[in-house]
Amino acid sequence: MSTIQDFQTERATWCPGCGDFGVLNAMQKAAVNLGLEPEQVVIVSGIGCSGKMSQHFGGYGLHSLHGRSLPTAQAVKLANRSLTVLAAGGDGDGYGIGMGHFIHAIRRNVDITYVVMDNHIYGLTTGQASPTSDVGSRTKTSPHGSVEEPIVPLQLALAQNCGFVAQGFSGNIKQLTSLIERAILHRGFSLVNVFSPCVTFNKVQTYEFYKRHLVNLDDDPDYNPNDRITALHRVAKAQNIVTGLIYEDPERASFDQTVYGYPDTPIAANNWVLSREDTAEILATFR
Ligand SMILES: Cc1ncc(C[n+]2csc(CCOP(=O)(O)OP(=O)(O)O)c2C)c(N)n1
Ligand code: SF4
Repeated sequence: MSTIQDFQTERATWCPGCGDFGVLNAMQKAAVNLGLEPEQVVIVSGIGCSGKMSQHFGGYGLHSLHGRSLPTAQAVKLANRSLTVLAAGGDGDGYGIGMGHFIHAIRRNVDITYVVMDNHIYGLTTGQASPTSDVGSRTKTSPHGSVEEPIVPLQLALAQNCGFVAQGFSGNIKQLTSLIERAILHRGFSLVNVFSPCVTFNKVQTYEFYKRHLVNLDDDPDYNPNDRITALHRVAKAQNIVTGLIYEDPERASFDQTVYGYPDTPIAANNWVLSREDTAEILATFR
């Protein structure tokens, strides 16, 4: 049985206090709680401070290109459905250059979990405005205040009928661990957007800000996470400052359950040994 040490690698290079430490810790705990071994988990990341997740999580890691973690993660899962596949991104990486992949991954519904460290800034490029920066945010690229409307990932995912939508906070690792566990168990594409403060370049969306303003829907006994329209209303009403399981549709079929002829056995598990004759026959088809 695995322990948290099995999922640890070298010391992470994030700034002391960065919210991404909490996300890493929650992912490691979720893997241990689900009884996973490091060789059963693959993390694919994109570019940004968040992109370092694939180096720091002690499973298989693939540091992919800018905004490209989702297509790569889907390919890994399609090639070997026995693996637990997570994609790790940032708001700049995932909702900027990777936005097209985000919407299409929701449509396709391959069984992967997408954990986005949303710090409302591009941390790696030392503090430019990101797709989730609020109107009026003063950053290095918007010294007079950002004028663009921010993206609200939860609303986009809900509008596109994503089967699992959750939002966590790096300052509440217990809840975040449980959300990541549930996301992994959900069969289909799952989004866990995480408020993960950048302590160096974002002095507005801080730990204190979230502790003061966050509403935890997991604590609300009247909230029904299976009603998509209510979820949309609730997120809008709280101006997105919510945590918890926002929405789950346990009935939505995943890609492998719907596509015709999807193989039950992962390709990697087939013990295929090609004879000399078979190899020659295959090669002949390319001549
Ligand atoms: C408009 C634009 N496109 C692409 C880049 C290249 N780029 C370098 S790091 C990065 C992502 C950093 O932001 P985020 O994904 O939020 O990661 P963080 O470093 O904050 O974790 C991007 C998009 C850029 N700097 N600006
Ligand atoms: S710059 Fe921000 S996001 Fe990057 S490691 Fe430092 S605190 Fe974290």
